[in-house]
Amino acid sequence: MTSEQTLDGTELDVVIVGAGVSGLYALYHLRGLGYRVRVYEQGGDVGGTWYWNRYPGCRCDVESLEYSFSFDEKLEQEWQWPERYGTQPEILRYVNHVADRHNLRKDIVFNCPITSATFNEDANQWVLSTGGGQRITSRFCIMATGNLSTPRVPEYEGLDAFQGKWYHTGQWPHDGVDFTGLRVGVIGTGSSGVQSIPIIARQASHLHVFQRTPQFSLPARNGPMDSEKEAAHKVNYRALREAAFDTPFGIAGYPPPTRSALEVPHDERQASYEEKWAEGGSISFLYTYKDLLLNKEANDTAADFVRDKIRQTVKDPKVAEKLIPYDHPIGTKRLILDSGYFETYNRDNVTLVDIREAPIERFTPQGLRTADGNDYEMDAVVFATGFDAMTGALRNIELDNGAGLTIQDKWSNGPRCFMGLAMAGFPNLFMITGPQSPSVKTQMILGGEQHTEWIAEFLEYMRLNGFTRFNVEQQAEDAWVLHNNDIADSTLYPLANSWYVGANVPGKPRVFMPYVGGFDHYKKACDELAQNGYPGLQLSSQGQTLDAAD
Ligand code: NA7
Repeated sequence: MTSEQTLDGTELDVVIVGAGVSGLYALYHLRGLGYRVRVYEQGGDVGGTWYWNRYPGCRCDVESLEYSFSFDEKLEQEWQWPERYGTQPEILRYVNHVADRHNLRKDIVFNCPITSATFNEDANQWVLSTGGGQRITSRFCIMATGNLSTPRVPEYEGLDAFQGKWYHTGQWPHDGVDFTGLRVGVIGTGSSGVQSIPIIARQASHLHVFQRTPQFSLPARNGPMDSEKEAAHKVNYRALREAAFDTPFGIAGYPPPTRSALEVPHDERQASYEEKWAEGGSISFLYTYKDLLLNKEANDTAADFVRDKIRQTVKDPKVAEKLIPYDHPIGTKRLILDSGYFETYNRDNVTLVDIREAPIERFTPQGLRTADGNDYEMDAVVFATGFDAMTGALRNIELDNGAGLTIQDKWSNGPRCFMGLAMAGFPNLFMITGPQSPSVKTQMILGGEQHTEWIAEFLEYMRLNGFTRFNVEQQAEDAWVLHNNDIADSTLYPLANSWYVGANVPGKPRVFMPYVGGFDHYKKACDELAQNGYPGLQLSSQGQTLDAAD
């Protein structure tokens, strides 16, 4: 492997952008194979999503025993998750432990945003610039920049002059925020809003929730870790991890449903939904029947069940009706798990404001004004308004291939990637859990491990065969994008105005971004690619181009 040199004298084979869970594993794994690797991270420490999202109530919606690295079997046994679902502080503690345990920090540069990346054709290397003006060169570049890492604050007139404080859930102050006795507003009712609202409501003197779109949410049924369940899981950890790779969501323990919701009598169906509702968890609920995400009529049976639950929980029928989603099938926006969300609207100090009916017109020095002329005075506002998901982080980098193609041009009509791993026209550049890979539709840590291991195997193949450059064939990328879209179109997902299609960002092209054909099928396709000698990837060395599949 030819190595390249940074200005500070370090020779690199691979530069990784991002020290979230994927970047960390990529560093660990590639370093272990002998590659010279360095990670550049814009945050002050490891953790990515879990470093930035410190808002009250922030918790993973995948159970703790699943949401962890699978590569360290000893740690898997040693680590004790205190609750069924990990809180942000607990997950961050875990990620920090992994970084320390494997001495990863020595190869990570923190507080170092990558602002540009250009491929130098002649030198066959990527040239990256940092916010601090450093220049880094490396033969290969891995973008481990995350799917939900570019927070979005909507542009409101008057926000600059607002005299209170405002926060975004995805950029939360590290020393926390005490809302005790304050008049608070939360804008947005996705996962971040739904998780934080019950906690903020308990502190604030009054909480206004500004809701544009109601969302489906199920009780998480979080609680202390069940020690018997933990012991049983740990005894079987290997088998469960292996089984997880063979499931659509990268999570073991949910046998695929075999029946349609429409072939079951009403009472039996209600009983099944009740059971899943009591159990908690989104996969379990959406896996009640095989066609909940495929057939609108089937989906309606589950959606109506949850709508009734909202009516039963929220005492004021007018408020309940405003909280009930009608505009999208259940599960087509990420199904939220909550702890006491709908109950919060029974509190005297909580008011729901429907900003679909009367949108926010502007901020004022004291708060905000809605289009119906109402003024809301507030001491603090929380933007739980989400992210420029899946493409935002890469588009924020001046990324170009050195031959006139920028990422902004390439993705002007939406992202185009080959298996979410690489892109035509951008040689020697990888993405981990990029668009058109299962990414956010799978257990992200497992997805990152699978991508990293595929990349590592490919690098080894290149090294052993003397190749120094790869490029994705345009045809292969086009075919994958088409496949991705065809699969999405065969489901109900595209019916929702979700961040999966970029609908939350004004002007963003509407393209369904994650691969929803199932992690199991995706992994099989990746494995076959490797077994067949990487068809669709052009490999070359010293100017000589070979098709590895020949
Ligand atoms: P989400 O799920 O994108 O939710 C953002 C919320 O903010 C959602 O209710 C949006 O309404 C609302 N929003 C966005 N822009 C505006 C404006 N301009 N005005 C009013 N309301 C707005 O982000 P989260 O951080 O909650 O969760 C992201 C993911 O993190 C989640 O799916 C999990 O995977 C973890 P909309 O629905 O767009 O009408």
